Amino acid sequence: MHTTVGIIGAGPSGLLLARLLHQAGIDSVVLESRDRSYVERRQRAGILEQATVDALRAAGAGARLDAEGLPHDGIELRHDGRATRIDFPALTGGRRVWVYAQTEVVKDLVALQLAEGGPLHFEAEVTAVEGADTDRPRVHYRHEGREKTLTCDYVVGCDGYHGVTRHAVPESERRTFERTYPYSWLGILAEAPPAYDELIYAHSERGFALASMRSPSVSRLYLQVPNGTDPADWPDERVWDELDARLALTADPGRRLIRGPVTQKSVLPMRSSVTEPMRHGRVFLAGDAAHIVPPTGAKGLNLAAADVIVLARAFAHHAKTGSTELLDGYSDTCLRRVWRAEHFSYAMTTTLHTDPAQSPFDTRLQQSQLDRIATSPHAAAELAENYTGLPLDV
Ligand code: RFL
Ligand code: PHB
Repeated sequence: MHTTVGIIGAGPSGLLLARLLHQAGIDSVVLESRDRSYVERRQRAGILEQATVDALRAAGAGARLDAEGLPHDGIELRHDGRATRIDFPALTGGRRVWVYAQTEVVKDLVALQLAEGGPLHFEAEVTAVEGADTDRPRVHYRHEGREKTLTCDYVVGCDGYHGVTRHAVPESERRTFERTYPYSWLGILAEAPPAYDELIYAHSERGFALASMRSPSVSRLYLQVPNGTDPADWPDERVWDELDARLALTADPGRRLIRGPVTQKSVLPMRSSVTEPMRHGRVFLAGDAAHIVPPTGAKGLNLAAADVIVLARAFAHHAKTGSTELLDGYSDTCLRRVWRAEHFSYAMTTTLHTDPAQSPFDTRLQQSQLDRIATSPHAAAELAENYTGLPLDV
């Protein structure tokens, strides 16, 4: 079998890329190791930047997002008994974000691909990508009990942090920059209305807490916990009590943590990582396959979308003009945005979490930075611009 663009992975980056290529008249095949229902149920991101929303709409995947997505014009930061609203439109010249779960983005894109797009094979596990330096790279995979090979003009690894495509780039050509953090997140999904209309990010001496949502009746909540935490050590009541203590909402009108049945509970490690370059020969990397951010800045899914928007434009330009200029610039173009998001995610994470080894001096620095954001429109605007997302060509 042969295709123009072989896409590995049917997460948001692989699915959006396949859709954008389809719209540009470029054929592709998507290979995904998991089954459809697993991919559609994986609980992950919840926040979409305006540019991601615009891209999904232009891709024809905006109908349910427009009906069910929740536009958000700000977030609340809480520290030292004080609440600060970051007003996105006022600070950024009109930008906002949307609450629309990654599970829903994936469902919408899978449905479109199956109805109108090229082949999308589930339970097709790629074992190796070869020939990045040749003009016919090959993808080896297992599907329906058989070993198969897909030859391609180009291969795009959208296969996430644990994917295999990265290994098609020789080690001598590849550099990974990485940082792990001395804490994880315990995340729950609960059948309970959100604590407040907007997301609440709370710094407290007990550790970080985040109150997010999935819909007007479903809450998504996170607690900073030590690395290696077993979710079994956190019965529901303990989670709610700790959220109450860290969010400290009781004195604020309009904000109330409402308890409800917990339908999902898991622990996620925090990591920052960038692999450079994001291209070798005819093999490209996009999304989590190339970079990971800790979730505190809500950037991962948006970075994945930005990569494939840039890449789809470059493929379309190549198909139309024969020029490889945009394909050649792909890695540099994306890495500028990626490093900005890495910095922002790192700064949000280290300002809001309590490092177990942190000194009282470090705590004072965090409080000073949060005070600065609370009192300086410049500092607040810096946060708002990064949170709502930079223009695509930055
Ligand atoms: P994905 O979603 O990991 O998809 C990769 C796909 O590749 C498949 N795969 C393979 N297929 C075939 N053969 C192989 N050998 C394969 N190996 C892997 C996998 O099964 C999978 O389907 O990567 P993608 O598409 O780049 O998308 C990235 C996003 O999923 C990720 O960045 C975000 O979820 C990060 N993230 C958030 N991002 C945001 O923008 N806003 C948020 O609010 C936000 N919150 C989060 C998050 C990530 C979280 N976790 C679990 C890490 C909250 C959490 C808790
Ligand atoms: C989420 O709703 O899952 C979410 C929201 C904001 C973040 C991270 C995760 O920063």
